[in-house]
Order: sequence, then structure tokens, then C-alpha cells
Amino acid sequence: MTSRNSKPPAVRRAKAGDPSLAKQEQLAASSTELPLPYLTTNQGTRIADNHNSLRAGVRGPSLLEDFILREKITHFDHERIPERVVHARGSAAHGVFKVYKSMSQFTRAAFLQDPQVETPVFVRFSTVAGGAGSADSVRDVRGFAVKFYTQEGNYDLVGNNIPVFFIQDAMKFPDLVHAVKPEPHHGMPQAASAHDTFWDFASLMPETTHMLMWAMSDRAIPRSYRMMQGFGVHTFRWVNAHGDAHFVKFHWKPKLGVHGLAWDEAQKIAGKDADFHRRDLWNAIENGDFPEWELGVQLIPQDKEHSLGFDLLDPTKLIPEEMVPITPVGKMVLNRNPDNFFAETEQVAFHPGHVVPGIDFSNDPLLQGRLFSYTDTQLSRLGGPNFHELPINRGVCPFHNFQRDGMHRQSIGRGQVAYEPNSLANGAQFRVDGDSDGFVSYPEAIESPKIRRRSPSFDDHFTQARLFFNSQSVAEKEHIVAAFRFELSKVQVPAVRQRMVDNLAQVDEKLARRVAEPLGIDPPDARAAAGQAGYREARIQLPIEEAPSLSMLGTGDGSVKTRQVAILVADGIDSASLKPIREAIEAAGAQCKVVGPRLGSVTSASKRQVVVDATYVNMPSVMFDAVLVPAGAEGVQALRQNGDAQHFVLEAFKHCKALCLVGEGAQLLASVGMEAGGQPPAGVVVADTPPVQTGDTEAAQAIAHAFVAAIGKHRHWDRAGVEAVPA
Ligand code: HDE
Repeated sequence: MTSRNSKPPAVRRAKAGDPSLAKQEQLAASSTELPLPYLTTNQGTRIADNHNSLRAGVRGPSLLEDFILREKITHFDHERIPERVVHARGSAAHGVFKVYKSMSQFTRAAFLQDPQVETPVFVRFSTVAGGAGSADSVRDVRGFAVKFYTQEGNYDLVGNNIPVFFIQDAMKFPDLVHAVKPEPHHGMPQAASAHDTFWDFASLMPETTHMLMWAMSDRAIPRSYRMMQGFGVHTFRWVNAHGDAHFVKFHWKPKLGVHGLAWDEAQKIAGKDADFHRRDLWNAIENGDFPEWELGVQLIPQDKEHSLGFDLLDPTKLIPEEMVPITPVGKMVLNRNPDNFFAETEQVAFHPGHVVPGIDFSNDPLLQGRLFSYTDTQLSRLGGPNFHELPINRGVCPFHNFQRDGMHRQSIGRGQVAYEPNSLANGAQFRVDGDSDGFVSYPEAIESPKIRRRSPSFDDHFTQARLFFNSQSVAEKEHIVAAFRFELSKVQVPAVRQRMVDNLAQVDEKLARRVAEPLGIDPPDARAAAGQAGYREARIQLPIEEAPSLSMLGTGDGSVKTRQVAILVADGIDSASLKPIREAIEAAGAQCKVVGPRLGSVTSASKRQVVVDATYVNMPSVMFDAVLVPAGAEGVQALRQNGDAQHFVLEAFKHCKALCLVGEGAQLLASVGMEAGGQPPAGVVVADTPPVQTGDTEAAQAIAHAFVAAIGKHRHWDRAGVEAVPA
């Protein structure tokens, strides 16, 4: 039997110069969009009236006979499918991937051989804990799942934006997820780990400690999906054409750098725009600002498996780049938004077991469990065993096997034969055993007893957590302390709080003490942690105490491309002071919006109309990366008298964003103790004299330059005095 997909390769194969075309054509062919100027039922019967149901008289009861109403409502009643049990909330895009040079030395995977070949990809980013309708900006791990439509079959790299995981064994995954999800008796809280059951579980499972450090860092509140790293997490294997294997760890690095939100900002965004990350990704792609990541790998020769000082099968451990550098592999660009959220983003089915020849698994016990879970969950989520036929899941290469039937089968198998070996299909014997082009598992020698026990090499839960903490900048450390305090302050049972800070004392005494301070519990005691069940005494030796690569600081190229800048206006602002600065920041790639008291326009001091894009209320400061306040005595006075405008500036200041205050605009920060003529706080550019009024374009350029540099730093986390700001 040959499925619909096994058309001659020439039809399916991407055309030179536009390799994603085949996938696009395939998706378009399956579109339900019909160019008909009328409506029909699903059977094609033309509908005369789509506004009125069939009734016995104009005021009479509806008739069961109304097959048009019945079909319409029945279909509507079944529109929802089960949401993903984790990673329910997601957002995706199409793109392409290309290797820089052949990786044949390490892997035979065809899509990693030729720098001329573009492989289509579909990437879904997600939060983990929240339901499908939850907010984007919550504190959570983010999923980073990539489907490569290769000529040898689909390859899925189903990773996260954090390189380690909470648990070491798949056996604990349902417990972990049950602990973080809303508590079963009252269904609260939504999309949050800040509650008793999560911290109860976490504090009883010291192996969670390393990932908790990451989850409490700003990595868990990303500024944008476009500004996140991705990791394969587990150790995988690459195998070359000679059968030589390397262990491999996958890394995605975003061109725009790795950046987080302020925690207060993230919480506010959840209310002001629950779709913040989804919108950001969509808008960037619509505007042609295609996000890019570099794929890199850490390669460890098969015979160096035990050389690291820790176990590379343990998913709570990472390999610092300072120990094994990253080899660049290629570039991924996301360049097309999905046509239909349900058909693509919702129905896409990833699976870490979707591999191609040359890519193989390690014995990581978490990965091994995942290999079962994904198809299993998709069977119920997508309603049967044929979801590989959905357009978004279909490969771009031919496929052929003798699976048949099942719910929702779309392909029509032809002929008498649905088994192998056979001689009846084409009149010649057909047998598949030993196809040298096929997938061959790495023939790892294993001779061990069947056993339910962790390897002692998995026992150390704190050394890498400490490495992570030591590697953070001062501000990043502060944010981690604040996040632990916030989360644990939401825990109602003091004993859980206590157990958690006792565990933290195993990472860093000072960190634990600072977290414990406002929590109404005893000072942390590392010995108490050591006495608990689940604790195992072990200390791995790391050759380094700090790994700068684990900090988000200084990542990216400092570009301000796609950064959002608010220009705060009111009647009476000086529009001339605005123009050269706006032009310069837009030339650098930032995107400006004029934010005023009302939509329409405001009147400048020189009686010009300045078009307003948004209001202080409908686009508050948390939607922006930076704020520019123009000069103009009357305009600034109006801004000062408007609580929303005043709040806008103070809040941006509190969230450590870049600010540029021209002339009288500086008065908006008077309440935070900024003295005229004094040294402005970090990331605040103050232009005392409106330079354009004096005709000094060079000075205007210098201001713009300083502002662009401040925006390029993302946030000024070391800005003094932000705690005192009442915003
Ligand atoms: Fe997943 N995970 N996971 N996971 N995971 C799912 O599959 C599971 C794990 C990840 O955008 C589910 O189709 C188990 C690690 C992503 O569609 C489910 C274990 C990592 C996505 C599942 C893990 C991930 C999922 C839910 C421990 C990072 C979203 C719906 C043994 C390397 C993919 C679905 C998308 C989704 C199971 C642990 C990443 C239930 C059993 C570690 C990015 O099958």
C-alpha cells in the first residue's frame, strides 16, 4: 500500500532557491479556504439562509428536521480538542534551517551535510504549567520545539529554554506536573509555581535544586520568544557514516541576545496583554524582522563519556561551555507566520523520538521516558493514530509502510497487500531487512541487571546549582533572591518554606539566609537538609567555580532592532525636539509609538498636529522597552498633571528601562530625586537644553546616540533607588 504522501520525490522535493516551497504548497493544498461566493453544508448542499433556523411559523418552535442548523451546531460543539497536558499555551512560526558547513565528520544526518540545502522548520514556543488560555509572561520554563522537515523524514528537537530539568527519572514526571498544576481541590493557582504543592514537592526532591535556580532567574520571564536560548537538555548521540559516535548537547542562541522582563513588569503584562509573547513573535515576522538563532553543539567523543566529573546522562546537569566549547552548526530563521492557529500550532505533534539516521539517543532515564510519552498523549489529543497525516505533521519526503485504517485515516491505500514480506504487490518479492540507508541504532554494548535504582553518579544535586548562582551578575543574583522570596511567601505551610531554604543552604549559605529573612521562619540550616529523605551526600568536582556563559549579561549584539520605544506626548509638547531623535532611533531599527492622552492627535507648542498611536492607558509602559519625553513647558506640565502619564514614566524607571528626557521632560522624574544638573541615573539620558531649538543638530545626534546605546543594553538593572519608586 502506498500512502498519498509517497508521490514521486520530484513532486515533494523542495525547489532550489525556495526549499520551504514544497511544505508551503503541501499546506496550501490542504487549506479549507474555498473561493465560493456562497455557503454549503459539509456535503456541499448550497445554503439559502444562514441567519434563520427552520421554525414552525415565525414565532413557533424550531424543527428537528433542520439539517443545516443541526450540522452547524454539532460541528461547533466539537471544535475543542484536549489541550496539551503540559505546554498547552504556545505560539509557532515557520522558517528555514541551513548548516554552515558539512557535519559529516560527526553525523550522517542528510540535512546537516550541505550548506546549500535549506530545510523547512516549524517551531513552537510555549509555557509549561498554564492552560491554553493562560498569560504568556508568567514565571515558567519555556518550551522550544523545532520540527525539521528533512529529506530523510521529520526530525524533532523538542527542547526548553533552560538546559537542565527538575527531575532525573521519567517516573517522577507526573508527580512534578501534578505538583505545579493548579491544586486539585480548588483548581488554583493558574500558570504559577508559587503555591504549596509545587514547593512541597520541590523541597522533598533535592534533585530539583539546580533547575529551581534557573526557574527563579529572569530566564523564566523572557522579554520575548525571540530573545531566548534553546537547549536539547538531554545528551543525545550523533553517529557518522562509519558508525563513530559522539555524545551531543544542542544549543540554540538567539541573535538578539537573551533578555528578561522585570518581575513586576511580567506580572502586570499578564493582565494588560496576556498575548504579549505571541503578539511580539507574530508582529516581528509580519514586519519582516525575522528572528534568528544559531544552532551549536557540544561534542564529547564516545570514549570520553566519563571524563567530565559528572554524569552526562543526568538531565539535572549541564556541560559548561567553559569546559566543552560549542561548535557552531547552522542558522535558523523564522520567516512566516502560520495561516491557521488550530491547524498548525495546535495540531502540530512533536516527539523527541522523531529522529533521522545519524541522530540517536543516550540512556538518560528522563529522555527514555519521553520516548514513550509523546505519541501516547497525541493519540488522545489528536483523536487516533493517524495524526501524522495532518498537513503540519506530514513529512516532505516520501513515506511508505503497511500501517492501515484507524480513526480519521485520510490516505487511501490501494491494492491487496498490507504486509511485508510480500510478493503480490508488484509481482516481485519485497522484503525489508538490512537496508543500509535505514535508521540503525547505535550498537551500544549493555550487560547489566534489571534494576530500579539511580546511578550513584546522579547523587550530587547542589554543585552545579552553586556554579549557576556563582556565575550570575549582582543584579541577576538579586532577582533570584527576590523570586525565591516571592514564591515561598505564597506558601501557606511554614514547614515547606523552611525545608526549601534549608536545601538552599546547601547551595549557598548567604543566598539561603537572604531568601529566609522575610519569610517568618528560622534561619536556614544545611544540616537539617542533609538529614532529610531524598538527600544524598555527594560532591562532584568541577574544574571551574564560575561559568560566565550561564549569565544573561552582555548577550546579543547590542542592537536595538525591534525594540519598542514610547514617545510620551500631551498638548503643548515641543515636536521639533522630537524629530531628530526619533529619526535616529528609528534608523537604528527601534520602533516608535506616540503615546498620548487620547487617540487622534495632540497639538504641539508650535500648533502642529502630532498623530497619536496609543494612549497612556491602552499601551502602558510595560509594553515598551524605552521612553522618550520631548521638551515643551506646557506639554510637560500636562504630562505631570496626568496620573497615568506620570505613572508611565515612573514605572518605566522602576523597571530599569532606558529613558530619554529632553528639556522640561526631565521634570517628570523629579519625584525620584533626580536633581537638575546632577548625574542622571544609569540608563537615563537627559538633554538639558532642547538642542533643536538652538539649531544644534550635532547635539541632537549625540542625544539620540546615547539613547540608542542605553536601549541596546536592554535594561539597567543596577539603577539605584528603584525600590522607592511608587509605581
Ligand atoms: Fe515534554 N511533554 N515531557 N519535556 N515537552 C510534552 O507532549 C514529557 C520534557 C517539551 O510544542 C507532551 O504533545 C515527559 C523535557 C516541549 O507541542 C507530553 C517528560 C523537555 C513540549 C510530554 C517530559 C520537554 C513538551 C505534552 C519527562 C525539554 C511541547 C503534549 C520524562 C527537553 C511540545 C505533548 C509542543 C510536551 C511528556 C520532559 C519539552 C505529555 C513524560 C525534559 C517543548 O507528552
